[in-house]
Amino acid sequence: MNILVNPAPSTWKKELARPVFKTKEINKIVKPILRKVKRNGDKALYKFAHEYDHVDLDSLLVSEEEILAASAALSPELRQAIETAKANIERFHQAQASPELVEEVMPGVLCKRRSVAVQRVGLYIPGGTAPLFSTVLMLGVPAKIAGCKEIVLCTPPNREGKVHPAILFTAQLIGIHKIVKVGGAQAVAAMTFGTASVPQVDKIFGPGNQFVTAAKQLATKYGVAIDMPAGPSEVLVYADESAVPSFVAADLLSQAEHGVDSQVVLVTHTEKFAKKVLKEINKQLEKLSRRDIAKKALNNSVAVVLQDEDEAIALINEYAPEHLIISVQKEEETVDAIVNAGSIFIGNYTPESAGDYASGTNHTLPTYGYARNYSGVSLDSFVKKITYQKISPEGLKNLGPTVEIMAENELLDAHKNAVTIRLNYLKENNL
Ligand code: HSO
Ligand code: ZN
Repeated sequence: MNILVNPAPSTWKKELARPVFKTKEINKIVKPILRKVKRNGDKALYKFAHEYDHVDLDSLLVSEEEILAASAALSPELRQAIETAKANIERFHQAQASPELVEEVMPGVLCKRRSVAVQRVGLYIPGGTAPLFSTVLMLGVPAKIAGCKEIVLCTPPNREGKVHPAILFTAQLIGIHKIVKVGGAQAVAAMTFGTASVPQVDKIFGPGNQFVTAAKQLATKYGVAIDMPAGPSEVLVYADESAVPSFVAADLLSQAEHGVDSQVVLVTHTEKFAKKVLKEINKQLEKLSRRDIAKKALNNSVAVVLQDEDEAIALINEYAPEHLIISVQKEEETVDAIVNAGSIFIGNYTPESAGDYASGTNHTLPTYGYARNYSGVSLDSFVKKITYQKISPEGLKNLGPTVEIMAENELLDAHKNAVTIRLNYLKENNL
């Protein structure tokens, strides 16, 4: 991790560039996978399990017995922790429910808006090097609160054909019963087209590797929605001398351990502080089981020294981090000045890990600079908002002339006539 001292604003983009995706090459692999799943359904999924997960499955679906056995495989402490996290996530997401909105905008013109659940959702939970059962909570809890009718969870099996018990326990706790042993781009394909075992869904959620991400993007061409464009996890820590270097180092490492392509950024005011943090990183790094991954991620990472506070804020807003930790003396005004970030963690005692697991906010967040134009997953992600209107005869008399003149000037006669015909009817019948 290099230290950059007072880089000119014109160089920020280049200095803080995220690792690039080889989209073209990846699509070359992903497109045939989509095609094969579309054509051959479950048969293709069994074949891909053999090829990519190195297992010959008897059934793609996780059985009742497997789900029941999962609970016993976990320690009581872990079960309790998952329940506590679930309660907090439920509480914060339930609070996001927007009540039905009714407004009489003119006498007799009633407008309404109501949230209605996306009916069929697919949740993708990666397997790979870490079993992300916390993501089951982050996606499953809001899906349930929203009232989604069908929830399917896809996750890759291990070499024994099994799914990690913590994933199964968490799914069962939320009330998700359809769990399919399928990973990668083939899982996204299955949820896009539907197979005998995997129902077709309206929207696909969840993180994944570059293949999953590419497949999700391609799925949108077939009428499926996705939560957001995803990239590797990242954190930016903005810390001044009031922060504790060992805390800052721990936070940076917590994201660096996610994957070799993760990126972590430190923004601070003095080189002295940056050096203290780097020293701490080296100390803590050696004790981590995933140090090799973290080390590689640190190669994509940088510490930026900017003496000027306004410049520091400008850099953060330009970078638009997925996670932003703010640990500075002028806490409130700094927080208020941030306009581009997925989720913000404030003060010395708010590690990002809290939000990753259990504080209640969602950890599915926009990466790769998409925090400029996307929100993280929330209850909103699982609903559509339908608008309604009902106009009374009095309402049409009030509103009609406005519509008529506008339609006339857009040269859309039929639009105008839909109003005129009714107004004439009301007049002829003395209504
Ligand atoms: N930081 C990740 C989420 C996660 N962390 C899951 C641990 N488990 C992306 O926001
Ligand atoms: Zn994390």
